[in-house]
Amino acid sequence: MEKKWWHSSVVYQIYPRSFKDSNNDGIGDINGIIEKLDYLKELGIDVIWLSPVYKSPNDDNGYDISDYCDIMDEFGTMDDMDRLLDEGNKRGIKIVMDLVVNHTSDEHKWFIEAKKSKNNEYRDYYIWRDGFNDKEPNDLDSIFSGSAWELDKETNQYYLHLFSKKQPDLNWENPKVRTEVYKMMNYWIDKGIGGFRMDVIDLIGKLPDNKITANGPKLHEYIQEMNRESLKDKDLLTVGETWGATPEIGKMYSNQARNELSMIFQFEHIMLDQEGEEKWDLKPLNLLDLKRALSKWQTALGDEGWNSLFWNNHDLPRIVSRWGNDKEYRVKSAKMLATLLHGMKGTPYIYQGEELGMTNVKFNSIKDYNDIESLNMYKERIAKGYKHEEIMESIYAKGRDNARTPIQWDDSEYGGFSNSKPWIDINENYKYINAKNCLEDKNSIFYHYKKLIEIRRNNETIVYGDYNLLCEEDNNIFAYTRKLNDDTILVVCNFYENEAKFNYEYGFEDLEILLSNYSDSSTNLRNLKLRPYEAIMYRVK
Ligand code: TEU
Ligand code: CA
Repeated sequence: MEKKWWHSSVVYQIYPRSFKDSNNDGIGDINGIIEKLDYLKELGIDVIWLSPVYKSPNDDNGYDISDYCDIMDEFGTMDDMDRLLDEGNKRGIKIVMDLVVNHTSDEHKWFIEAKKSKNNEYRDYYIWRDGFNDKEPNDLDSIFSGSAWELDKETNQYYLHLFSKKQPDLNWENPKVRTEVYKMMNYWIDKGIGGFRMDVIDLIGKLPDNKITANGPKLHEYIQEMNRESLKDKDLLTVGETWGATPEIGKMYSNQARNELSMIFQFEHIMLDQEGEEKWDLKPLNLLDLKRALSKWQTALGDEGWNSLFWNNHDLPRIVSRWGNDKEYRVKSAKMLATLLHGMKGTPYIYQGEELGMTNVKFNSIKDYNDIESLNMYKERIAKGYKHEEIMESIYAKGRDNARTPIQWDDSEYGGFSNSKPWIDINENYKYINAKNCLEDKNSIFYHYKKLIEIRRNNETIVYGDYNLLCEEDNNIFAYTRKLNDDTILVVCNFYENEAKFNYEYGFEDLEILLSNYSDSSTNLRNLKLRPYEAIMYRVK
């Protein structure tokens, strides 16, 4: 495996709407990001994954794009974007753009044309079907509830939308569509971006007639073509969002010899606390399942692929609320989860606010929620007879707005995010959970992340070392080693708030603590008792 710059990088995801508002209209923007680049430099990250900033009617907060080569007015201008790239470069921070090409907005000029008539030259940019007995062509569901087919009354055909009906799916079988996408990618590559995060990329090879959506037969052919036409020799970080990937599929994407992508986001661990197909049907996490899922990916890719490491993104609940303890052990458990993940092999991703230990939010009324996925699900489940309270429990646990409340910069009104009321309410715990407090406290979660990033930067073992899970069947402790040549790093984490014994006796005699979330952790593994959420990273000497 050839070494790459992104093997040793740490990525920070920015959801621009909620990051920092520079002009006090209540909406985060590009100039707000520029203001905070020094903060990110202090944290030590090398790459920003920027959620979409393109022109969009915001049905799905920018994931419905109406012009790929222009910037959303609320976020700023192309000049601001160029400045962000520049200012990032000056600080050694690359910008990875979100590439959303499974679908466009229905307000994209291609779709406006395509709708006009069955023989419009853009008709085949999208996926159209006749109805079946005056109904939808088949029973494919949209990921955002309801049918995936919407009738266009003018032309009396249905178009496919795997997400909202304002997000019609592009027809990747049409070579013109593919050429347009590669051209657009090259426009951004020429601007000097660091790469792409590819939204639901596993859906582009679909066969909607056979109801195959993810991992369709032509998927990898298209990605290889994309690589030839745009990515090749550009030394970019490319990461595909692939909900249905197995390690075998992961290797197809990320094996360097196949010329596809740098890595993928796999979601196996993310789906462990749900019952069945729907994330809304909650079940508690079993630690053994988590160990199995993460460890499988750690070892299975070997030299034929590369992992990404993440707990959070703009679609997921806050990890400290989800699998940590956001009450009495918020700081300890956030650091434990960070240590557990950042000790692993792969490229780590930090989602904005994670480094502050930001938590999930509970708004009083469904009206306070903004996310189309939650709102559609609410309507659908009410219609099916679910109780309001029960639905709200699901939204509290898994709703995407948990991750989308404004970043809590300080304890002033609106948390220093803006001087006016933000587009979505701020979490009221901003009074004590905020960046200002974190930066003033050497023991904060922020500095713990900073230290983890430094450790990665200074230790090839963290980047390339082999992973080996210890105490597989232990119900409380998640422990593993990383080994490169004769260097060994040992990570031991108590996943819960009860004390737990580390039952491991293989003579790790001489230990040095690289990092711990307690100031007085032991270097003696014999009868080591871990306190609530204690997490220690050792170097074995
Ligand atoms: O997400 C893909 C996706 O499938 C999610 O909607 C996911 O199922 C759900 O949110 C789980 O919590 C990507 C983007 O990350 C998301 O923000 C977009 O809404 C979606 O694609 C459509 O572009
Ligand atoms: Ca603004």
